[in-house]
Amino acid sequence: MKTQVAIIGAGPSGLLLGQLLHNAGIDNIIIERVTPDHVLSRIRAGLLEEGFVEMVKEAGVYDRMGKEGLVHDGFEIAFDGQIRRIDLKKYSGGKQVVVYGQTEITKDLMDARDASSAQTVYEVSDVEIHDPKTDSPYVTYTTKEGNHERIDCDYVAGCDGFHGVSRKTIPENMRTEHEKLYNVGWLGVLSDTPPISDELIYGTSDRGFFLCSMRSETRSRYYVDVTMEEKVEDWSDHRFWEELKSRLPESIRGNLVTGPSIEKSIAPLRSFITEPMQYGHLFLVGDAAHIVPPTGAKGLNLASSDVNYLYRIMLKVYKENKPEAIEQYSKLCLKRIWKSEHFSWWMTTMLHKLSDNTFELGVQKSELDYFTGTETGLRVIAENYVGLPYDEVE
Ligand code: RFL
Ligand code: PHB
Repeated sequence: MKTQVAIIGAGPSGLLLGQLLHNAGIDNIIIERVTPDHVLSRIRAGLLEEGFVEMVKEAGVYDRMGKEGLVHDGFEIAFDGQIRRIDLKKYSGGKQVVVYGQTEITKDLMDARDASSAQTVYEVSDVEIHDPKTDSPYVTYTTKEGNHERIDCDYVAGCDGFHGVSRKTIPENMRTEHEKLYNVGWLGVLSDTPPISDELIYGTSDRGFFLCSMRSETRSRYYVDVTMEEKVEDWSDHRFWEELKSRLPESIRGNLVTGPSIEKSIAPLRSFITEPMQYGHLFLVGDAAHIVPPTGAKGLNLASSDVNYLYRIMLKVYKENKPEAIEQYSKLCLKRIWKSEHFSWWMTTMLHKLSDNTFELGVQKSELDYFTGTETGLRVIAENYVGLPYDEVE
C-alpha cells in the first residue's frame, strides 16, 4: 500500500489527525492494534478545552458534541470544610470548557471516517516503522488474517499511546525521557446517576482526594485516590460510595445519588515527557510522547494541540511545498506541553496528600487558600484550566 501519512493508532489523536488530513485532501491510512469496540470501551477523559472543540469543528465532526456537550463556566475546589468556585469565564477572558466523553468523541470520529473513503485497518500486530530518517519510510504489520503488509509513505504519525511502538522506534541515545511517579492512582466509577452538582468539584479531605465529574445530566463520573497496592476487585460499589461520601464536605454529602457502577477502574498517576518528539519523518503525537496526571484534565487536550501543530505543518508541506516546515514540530509542541505538565503536576501536588509531613500539609492548605481566594490566584488556575493558546505555525 502507498499513502502520504501512515498513522499508527486509532485513539482520539490518530482519528482526529486522520480526519483533518483527509478533509484537506492529504491521503492517510490508520492502523490500530485492537478492535473499534475495544477502543470505545476505554472510559477516560471528559473535559475539553476550547482549542480541542475548535479542532473538532474544523474536522467537521462537531454536530453531536454541539447538541450533547455540556458547556461549563466554572468548577469548584473543596478543602478544609469549605467550597470555593473558580469562575473560569470571568478569570480567563470569557473562555469555557465542554464536558463530553472521550468515548463519544472517538465514536463520532470513527463514524466520520467510516462515512469517508479513508482507510482504517483494525486488529493489526507486529507493527514496525522502518527508515524514519529517510524521505521514504515504511510501516510493516500483520493483519488479523495473518497476512504481512507494507505501507510506503512520506511521513509516519505515531499516535499509538504510551505503550505503543513509535516512541521506542527512536533510538535510546537520541531521546531523553523525563518521568515522575506519584505512587497513587485514581479509582474511577461511572454510574447512571445524576451528578451531585452542575459543575465539577475537585477536593481534598483527611481521607484523601476526590473528584465529582459527569458525562451528562444523568451520568456521573467520580474518582477517589488510592494507594498503588489497591486492586479494583476489592472495591465493591458500596465500599466506593462510602469512601467517596466520607471525603465529601458535609454541606453536599446529602446530595450524592448512588447507584450501580457501569465501569470501575484504577489509573496510576504519572508525569512523563520524551524529547524530542520527532525523529526524521516520524512524529510522536499525544500519549505516545507525554503523560500527565489527570488532575488538570490535560491529557486529551494536549493530544489535540499536538494534532493541531502536525496538521498545520502537513498543510505547509503539501499545500505550500515547504518540506522544511517539519523541523518546528517538536519545539512547538513541547513549549505548550511543559506548561500543561507543570499545571497538572501543580494541581496534583496541591490536591493530593502525597506526604505526612505536617510542614508540607500546612503549605498545601495555605497554597489552596491563596490560589482560590485571590484574583491573581484565580486567574492562574482559570487561564491554565481552560487551556493556553496554540502558537502559530510558520
Ligand atoms: P490513546 O487513547 O492511548 O490511543 C492510542 C491508540 O493506539 C493503539 N495502539 C497501537 N496501534 C497500532 N499498533 C500498535 N503497536 C499500537 N499500540 C497502541 C491503542 O490500541 C490505542 O487505540 O492515545 P491518544 O490517542 O494519544 O489519546 C490520549 C488520551 O487517551 C489521554 O491523554 C486521555 O484519556 C487522558 N485523560 C484525560 N485527558 C483530558 O484531556 N481530560 C480529562 O478529563 C482526562 N481524564 C484521562 C482522564 C486519562 C485517564 N486514564 C485512564 C489514563 C481520566 C483518566 C482516568
Ligand atoms: C473526567 O470526567 O473523567 C475528568 C474530568 C476532569 C479531570 C479528570 C477526569 O481533571
